[in-house]
Amino acid sequence: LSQDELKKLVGYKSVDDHVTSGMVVGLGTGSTAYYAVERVGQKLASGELKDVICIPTSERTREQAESLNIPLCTLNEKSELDVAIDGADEVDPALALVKGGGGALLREKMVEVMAKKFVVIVDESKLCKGLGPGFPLPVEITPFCHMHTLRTIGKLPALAGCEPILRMGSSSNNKNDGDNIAVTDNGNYIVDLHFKTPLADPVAAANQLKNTVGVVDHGLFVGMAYQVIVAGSDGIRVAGT
Ligand code: DER
Repeated sequence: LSQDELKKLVGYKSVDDHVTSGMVVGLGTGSTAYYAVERVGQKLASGELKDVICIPTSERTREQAESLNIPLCTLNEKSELDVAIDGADEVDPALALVKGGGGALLREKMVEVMAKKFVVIVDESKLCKGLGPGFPLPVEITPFCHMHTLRTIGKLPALAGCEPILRMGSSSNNKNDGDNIAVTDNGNYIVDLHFKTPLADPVAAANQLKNTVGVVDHGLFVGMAYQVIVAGSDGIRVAGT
């Protein structure tokens, strides 16, 4: 199976396993979450699902959901969700995640911390032994004096050895394929932290980032995942509950 077929497998399974009529559902962002959104739209159209209202985690997920006639609201209307489904850039053995590759980490985290069950969907390429080297850690920062904030992040003890790079071009990936600074849905910038060795203490890193004035939030989602559904060449398996 191709990587895209694996993404579709876990995207559909996450909805089939966890979304039932009447639920409030958080819709993630990225190429894997894309399939979960597609499946919700399919099952609403077929009548298999009824009375589901969804909260998108980015403008592009909102647009995709609207194109599928999925009823939407925001956290302002509903602050408690039954389930949220989203992808991840890295998953470690303790189910700690790096997210934000798609530039949506702030709205993703705001929505996903409010879900009774945060279900993560990945293909096996996202699994790692330690967070960091496999995927640069995204950090959302305010535009004001952003180079000051970037330098400050680079000096945090728990992030020793990281190389902070300001994300350029599209905010929805870290390819840095443009001359302008990438801007998130929230009007902020993103710094991607490149590591050569795994993060020794993701919790300390998360706390030090969150306590840095100028940092809005970061892509470490620690202790949030209820379950991780992994699609690999040997089929689908579930980690966690
Ligand atoms: O930006 C994000 O947090 C996305 O969920 C990302 O982590 C996963 O995107 P992918 O499913 O396209 O790899």
